[in-house]
Amino acid sequence: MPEKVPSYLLLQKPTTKLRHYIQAPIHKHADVDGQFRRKPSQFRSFISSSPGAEFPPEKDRYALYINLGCPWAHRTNLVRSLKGLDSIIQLILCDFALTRDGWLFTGKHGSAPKDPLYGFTSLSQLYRKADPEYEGRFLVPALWDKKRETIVSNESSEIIRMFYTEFDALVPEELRESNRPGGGFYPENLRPQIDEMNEWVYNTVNNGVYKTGFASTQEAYEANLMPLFENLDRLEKHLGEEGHAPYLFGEFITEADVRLYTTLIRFDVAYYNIFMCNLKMIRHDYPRLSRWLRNLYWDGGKTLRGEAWRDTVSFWTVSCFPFFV
Ligand SMILES: N[C@@H](CCC(=O)N[C@@H](CS)C(=O)NCC(=O)O)C(=O)O
Repeated sequence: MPEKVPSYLLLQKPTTKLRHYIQAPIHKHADVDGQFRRKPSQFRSFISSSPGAEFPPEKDRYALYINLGCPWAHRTNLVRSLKGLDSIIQLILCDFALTRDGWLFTGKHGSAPKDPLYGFTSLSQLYRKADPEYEGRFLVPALWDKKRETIVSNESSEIIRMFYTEFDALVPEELRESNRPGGGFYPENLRPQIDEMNEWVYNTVNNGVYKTGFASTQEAYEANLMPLFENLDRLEKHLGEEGHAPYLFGEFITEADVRLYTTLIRFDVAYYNIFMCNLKMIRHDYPRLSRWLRNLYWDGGKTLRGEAWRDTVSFWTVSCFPFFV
């Protein structure tokens, strides 16, 4: 690793074409010091199978709003499929281009022409229906409750956990957490290790690519670029250690694989160029990470419902997406 970024990586001014997209306030992500600081998601309820829960698991009750470009939304879409929830939780796609009015339903790029539940043209209308006073950003993913007509959660890390466990009474036996080999996506015995990895991978890799790409000063860019690559190196080393192959925690896929996958599948095609995360490429410079990624993309099908690893990826969308956020 170089100690300082080479001069050819000096943060460049956006091209005229790009400037067109990033001038609206919605495209300003960095604070005045040039750093991007992600705000906490604001809808944080939980679907729960406990008796008397406010949001119980029920077929056809919930809808998941996403677009195909977003890695956070991708996590939820991937787990929805891996858990066999496709026929239980409705999936609604927005267009992947972030406009001055936020995410839209346009009928283009796989998006519904209008929101199928209410005929809305933008996701912001759904947020306002849930809470007319809402002042945050209109984020995907958003998990909607059709009965209570509100957003249950717009935090991907929590939505995937609800999907692992809370619908198990509604899915075939072999897809229930207790029957999955290795104890499921978030097995008791690995929780401390998974949580520990989630923490640093989130800060430096999942969110690290955004902090690098949205940085608006050279200083902020370098301050995030270096930790990103140090931690990709750390992941590469991790995969070489005993008990850490073919998946991050051994023989069975866990949440840690899900959370890393949706960032790394975008890395070479999108973040490398558009977010200027370009000290190294996964496919050229990280042989173990590259093998891990290809194994999931191509051969995930050997695991239960594993074709979801490939089917939930739209490379075309992914390669354009960061231009539009
Ligand atoms: N913490 C959220 C982050 C979701 C998020 O940032 N989504 C982005 C797309 S990648 C979004 O909807 N951005 C719209 C905006 O910022 O206006 C999660 O993990 O669910």
